[in-house]
Amino acid sequence: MTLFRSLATLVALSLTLTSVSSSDAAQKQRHTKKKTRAKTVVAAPVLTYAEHPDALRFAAELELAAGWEPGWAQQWLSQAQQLPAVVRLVTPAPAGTAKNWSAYCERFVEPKRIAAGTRFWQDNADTLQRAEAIYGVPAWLIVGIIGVETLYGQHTGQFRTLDALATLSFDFPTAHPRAAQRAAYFRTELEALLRLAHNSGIAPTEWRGSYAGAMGLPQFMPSNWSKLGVDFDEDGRIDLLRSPADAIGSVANYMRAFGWQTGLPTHYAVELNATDEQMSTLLAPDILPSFQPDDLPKLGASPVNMAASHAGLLALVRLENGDPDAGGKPPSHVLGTQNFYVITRYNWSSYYAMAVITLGQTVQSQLPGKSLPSGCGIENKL
Ligand SMILES: [Ca+2]
Repeated sequence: MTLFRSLATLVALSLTLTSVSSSDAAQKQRHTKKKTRAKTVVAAPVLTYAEHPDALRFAAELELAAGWEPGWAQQWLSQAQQLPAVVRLVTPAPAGTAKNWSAYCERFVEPKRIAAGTRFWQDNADTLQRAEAIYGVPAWLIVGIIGVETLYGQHTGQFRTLDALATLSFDFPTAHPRAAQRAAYFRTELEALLRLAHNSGIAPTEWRGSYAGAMGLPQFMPSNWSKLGVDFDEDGRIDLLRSPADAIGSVANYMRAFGWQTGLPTHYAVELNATDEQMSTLLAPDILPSFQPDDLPKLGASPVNMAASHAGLLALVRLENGDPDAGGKPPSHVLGTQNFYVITRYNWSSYYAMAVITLGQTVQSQLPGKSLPSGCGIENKL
């Protein structure tokens, strides 16, 4: 990790704290005349980017490119704090941990989130219908995404986005295999945040979100906020933190922008009878749809219940269920369509996409008059 050069706003600070002083505790102390003991706590130094050479250069270049008053970006970046927790959170986990679809899915498709999703759907039924009509993106998909991302706005993240993005831009952990590219990506997001703040008049220090800089009910990165965000309640501004309507319209717009095809299913069940060699061929393109449906049976993968009219390429998607050698189950497979792939443009993971689909459709199955497959099982519901 690149160590910080700029010195702290606060250097090791000594604080003298007295013990708890609730009224009950205070009274007891008076009665017993017991002496309060002092504790000394040493706070960790807070490091800012006020004197970080890369940050200063970044700010100066941005001010010039954007035509801002000199010093504007620098002034805000000087207040950005390095967050060690963010560095820890983006450091890759040790290799060798088997993924587990059932465990992943059950974190999201559970009673509390399904109930919150049902309320969200009912509270926003008209808006969801309007988004479906305008963008051709089904309500269940929007409800699935906002539910998996933030539990319908309950967990939008408490990190100051300016701090998170400055840390990821200038102190991305070098242990990451693509550290340079990731740091470059986060600099474009830091720039987008500063542009959002400059344009909206909301100070850069006011924005909050995840450790990776994602904000609001749909967890949009700053660049997507300006490129794909929609003022769907037409109040004159895009507010993805407080306006469910803006969040709904923005998620639908995002999906359409990445190629969502109205009416196309996300995936089909598959009957597998492939040799090891065929399996390697089938899995090589990962989740990118690459196979003509007619060619799949020749590779030992036959679609089940696929519409005869289905047009478009398919991908064999594998979801691990733990390590079969350590008590896990064999992997699950589906054939993903272009629409499955589109969901992974929101978050690059087939586990994520399948959890979004499962949550959205399970919530839909709770609504009056709807009966859809629900639950985390894959093979038995298609
Ligand atoms: Ca709005």
